[in-house]
Amino acid sequence: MLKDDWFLGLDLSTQSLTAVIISTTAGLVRQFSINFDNSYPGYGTHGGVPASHDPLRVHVDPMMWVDALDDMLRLLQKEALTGRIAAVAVSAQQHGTVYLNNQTETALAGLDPADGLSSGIGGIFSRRTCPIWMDSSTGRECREITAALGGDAAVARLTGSVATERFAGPQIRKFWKEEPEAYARTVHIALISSFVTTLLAGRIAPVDAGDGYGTHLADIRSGTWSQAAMDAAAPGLQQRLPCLVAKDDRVGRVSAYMVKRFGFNPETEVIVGSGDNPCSLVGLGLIGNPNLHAISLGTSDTCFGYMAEMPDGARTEGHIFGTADGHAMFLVCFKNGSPARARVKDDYGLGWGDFSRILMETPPGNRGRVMLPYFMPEITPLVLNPGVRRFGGLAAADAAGNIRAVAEAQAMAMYLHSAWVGKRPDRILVTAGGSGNHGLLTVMADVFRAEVQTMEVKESAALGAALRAAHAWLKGHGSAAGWNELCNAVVKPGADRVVKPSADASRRYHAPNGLLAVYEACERFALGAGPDPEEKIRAFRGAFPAA
Ligand code: XUL
Repeated sequence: MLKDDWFLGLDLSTQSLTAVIISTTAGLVRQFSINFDNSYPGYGTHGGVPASHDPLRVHVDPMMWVDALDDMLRLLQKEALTGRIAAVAVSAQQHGTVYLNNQTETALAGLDPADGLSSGIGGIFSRRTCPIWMDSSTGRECREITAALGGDAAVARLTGSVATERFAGPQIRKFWKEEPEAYARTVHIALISSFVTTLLAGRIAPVDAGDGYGTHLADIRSGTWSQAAMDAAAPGLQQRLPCLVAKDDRVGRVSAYMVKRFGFNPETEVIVGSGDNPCSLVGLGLIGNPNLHAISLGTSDTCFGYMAEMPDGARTEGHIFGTADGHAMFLVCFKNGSPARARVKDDYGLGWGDFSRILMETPPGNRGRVMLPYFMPEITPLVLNPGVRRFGGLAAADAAGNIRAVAEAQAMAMYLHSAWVGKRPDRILVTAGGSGNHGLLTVMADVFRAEVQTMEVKESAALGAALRAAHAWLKGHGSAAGWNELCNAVVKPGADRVVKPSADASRRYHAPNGLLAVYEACERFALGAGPDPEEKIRAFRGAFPAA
């Protein structure tokens, strides 16, 4: 039987900082969000990132995140919530790295509760900006790491993914090569999740396998940093990285500064942080359940699920990360997620309601017209020269055609690029901002031929962080609860009905001459790996003259 303790999950995503407070008996207590663009115009961000003349380079000033943490904790204090929190855990956008100098621990210990967090820690960074997950500028470093570790298959087997531009290892290597003096001044390299956890605990915090496996620096089978992988990235890495912990654990209590400035109880515990996708896995109740998959429609679109066993075999796509219970999850990530949807919607001066309505009114299959929505460089498939491509006579001026095309393209890309995972589930949980859009859910259901279900709390990463805080705290206080028991008490389906696939619409995608075959041909053509898709488009129109 669970007692009424309160737990805080903080999710620092690309565009906002979200706080979710849960009670193990009553479920969701409160939630708050701070949007970076609106709240911190001085950082000049759009969608959480500053404009850059180089589309491959995406760096963020970490002081914006520090300001947001200070403001969020003050808000929670004003609402008289901080004093009730038994434990807190952080979720954060994955892969980004924060570079800290030898002043860090002294600065954290010397923070004055009369002042904001940012006033005391401005001097702790050995690099002013942090490369985040949207950065694709490390192609050369990926090739160097791949060569040093013996090829794509060897890198994927050791670290869980083929060398990937946004991961910490290639990013650190580029920093070491380009700014060796600043690298020499760096005594600690945090992931964003361990950086925020460090601020809460007032000391250097570890990182978990959920985030730690997204670095190319860990051996996913032993659960430890890999010497070979670290050597392939940069010298002297071992002493600069956080401790890597296999699963949920406690870091310690919140710092004295947190108690005095924000009114936390001195007993409040800080739990090791993790990436937003591993936290979402928890926040959707999928820990231990390989039979349901999840789709997150956020800044990035991701498709992920729990794996009962660590997969073997050579792969060139997708990633393996650790989970809060010490097992594994798969993930496929797309960079042109909500920014691409928003761009198409805005280009035609429409709202999200129009976007959904158009998807409900237009024919599945879009009469054989396809868009490749590479507004930005894409992660899956790897596209470093962005640019939108249209096929089958899709006119740029056709609002409805383009809205259907962007939604279908994203759903089909997810379907095709997650094929390596194997068995498809018959139900998918959809989370994050886009999960409120009924038209999008309908397209997902039809393309995946699966029922689609939304959740009560769309901020599943922050909810998952709160659940991880609860799980680790209860275990440490002699009242361990299973993941199932905890999730049953807190994770609830959304009020909307489950969206079922339509047999007719699904056929238009899955038939031998269906739109999936067209889309695949368009993608191969755009990547220089296949012929003009015109013939496939004609075959689709022949098979579905009315579509
Ligand atoms: C996952 C990834 C993104 C970020 C966004 O590999 O890069 O989903 O975690 O927050």
